Amino acid sequence: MSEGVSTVAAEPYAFTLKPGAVALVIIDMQRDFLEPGGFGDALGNDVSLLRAAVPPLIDVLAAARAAELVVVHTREGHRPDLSDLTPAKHARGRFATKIGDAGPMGRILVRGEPGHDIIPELAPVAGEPVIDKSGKGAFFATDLDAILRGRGITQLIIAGVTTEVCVNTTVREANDRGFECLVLSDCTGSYFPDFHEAGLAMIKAQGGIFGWVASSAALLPVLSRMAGDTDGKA
Ligand code: C5J
Repeated sequence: MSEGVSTVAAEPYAFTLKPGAVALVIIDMQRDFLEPGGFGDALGNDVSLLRAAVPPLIDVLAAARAAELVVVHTREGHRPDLSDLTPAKHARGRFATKIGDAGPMGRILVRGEPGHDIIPELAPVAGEPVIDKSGKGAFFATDLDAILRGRGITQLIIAGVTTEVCVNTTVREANDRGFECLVLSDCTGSYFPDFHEAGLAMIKAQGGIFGWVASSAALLPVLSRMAGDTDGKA
């Protein structure tokens, strides 16, 4: 595929996808963040604000699978014995309901509990790596870097929640590791609309100091052309 047809309109300038070297990384689209009674709710947030990212992300995930991109999912959560939960994270916020406490979707932010699951609309399929992380960044204390490099990935399309926390932290980690990051503005979300906008602005400022920002509408036609090329090869 030539450069022109694989170029996505983005800010601060166009982003050219390199077929075979692009992965879609979906950050923490878990019930714990998107549904009432989970971690996001326990922190006092209106979890309905994250729902807007779901429909466009469903379309991007389908298009990425059709184009045979590597698709990686992440989940934030902790071991049932909480041995990977730092005292600092456990104590933070002084909320009544803490990580590990019982909630309507099981223990809050604990692996294996219903709330820890990725929402059904975006559930991983066989062959898609799922990265369990205890921190905000998807590279911290995980094998994500090895998984991406082992597949020859140099570019990441990043979506998920929340824009200013786990998305931003992961983009910064990825950028320092030499990955080029294209963040999807409408497939990310925050409990704080201002932080969403600021989080995206910080990524693309200063000539794209951490990466690029584009809409799913700009990406989808490019993925669909890539899928067409894939069909042609089959
Ligand atoms: C947060 C996340 N916000 N996935 N986690 O605590 O952004």
